[in-house]
Amino acid sequence: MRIERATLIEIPLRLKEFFEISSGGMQDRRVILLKIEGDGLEGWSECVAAETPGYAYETTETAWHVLNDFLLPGVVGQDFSEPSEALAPVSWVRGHGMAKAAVEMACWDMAARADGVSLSKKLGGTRSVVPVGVSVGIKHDDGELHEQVAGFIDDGYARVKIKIKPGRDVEVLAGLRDAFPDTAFMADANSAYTLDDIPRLKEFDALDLTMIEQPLRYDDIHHHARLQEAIDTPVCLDESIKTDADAELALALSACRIINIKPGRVGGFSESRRIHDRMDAAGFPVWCGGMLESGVGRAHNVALASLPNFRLPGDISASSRYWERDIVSPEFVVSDGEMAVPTGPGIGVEIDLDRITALTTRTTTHG
Ligand code: OSB
Ligand code: MG
Repeated sequence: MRIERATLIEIPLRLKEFFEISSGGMQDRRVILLKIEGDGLEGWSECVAAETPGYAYETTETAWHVLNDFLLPGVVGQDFSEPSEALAPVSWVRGHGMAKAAVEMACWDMAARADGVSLSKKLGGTRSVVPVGVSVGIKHDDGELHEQVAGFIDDGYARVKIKIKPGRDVEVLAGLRDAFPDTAFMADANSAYTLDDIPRLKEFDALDLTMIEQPLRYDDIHHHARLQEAIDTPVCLDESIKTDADAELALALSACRIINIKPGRVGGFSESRRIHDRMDAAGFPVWCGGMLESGVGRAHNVALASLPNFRLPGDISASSRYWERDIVSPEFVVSDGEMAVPTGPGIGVEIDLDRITALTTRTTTHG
């Protein structure tokens, strides 16, 4: 398959509500979409880089730069037989996994369309529906938080993830546990703690959480191993796992019992599958995280989550959780804690090209 042309598009999308995590917040997304064309086919993807370097070092701006100045010039005009090989011409580029993932994932979509199969099938997915949860940003008012959580439980989400930070942690989860005794809760700290906080983090053990996600530094593995030894609640790593080698190290040190795989964070689907397989072989589950994606990125996540070892609900909520109106149709919906995996060729949803054209704030073409 040949990548004849690549088009990068930026569109603004406003989240329905401000989304706060321990390292900052976001309301106005600048979504980067990538379309590749070749052999009469298209492939689409979304780059998950955020506007600020508060989750990862990559930002909308660095991804735009690295895609335009290095990755797309390197792959346009090149052939690939398998999407896992599409990044070979730019393997010299270090880091920038989110920018790389956009290229690789668009190639997976194009390759699935070439085979006339769904992206899920192309990736080796085995589920027709995937269990899904919802991620709830930090709220400073308990009443407001409880009301929102009650709404998500009514919507049928299979688990509820609560963002925490020092000052909004154990008491918040304890209050939710009291109010909603049967709900599967987990907490995501986005690196807000250190080993000095072990006594505090140990208090979570009484609250029957399914896991605590990324409590310690964004690039740490060693201290997470010391923490996992000290607490019963399973540790899940997010930010710390950027490659399969990171997952290998985390397993060798027993730093976690669960990994949140975001294909954008780890450089694409090939690396995601390696982490998935490694965790499976070690007897540990993975789940698919999210980065406040539009329907394009959401479609990629649902397809990945259909692989067999994605045994825990992902952060894959309905389109309507974040957007007044999505840029794909049909929109993604949740019922009974599950989301259907699209069955059409490639990502399996239709992209609203007119709306994207109307919204586009900048675009570049290669080839
Ligand atoms: O840590 O998982 C995270 C959103 C932005 C940055 C980091 C994270 C998140 C989420 C939201 O938790 C997941 C989603 O619903 O897309
Ligand atoms: Mg996280």
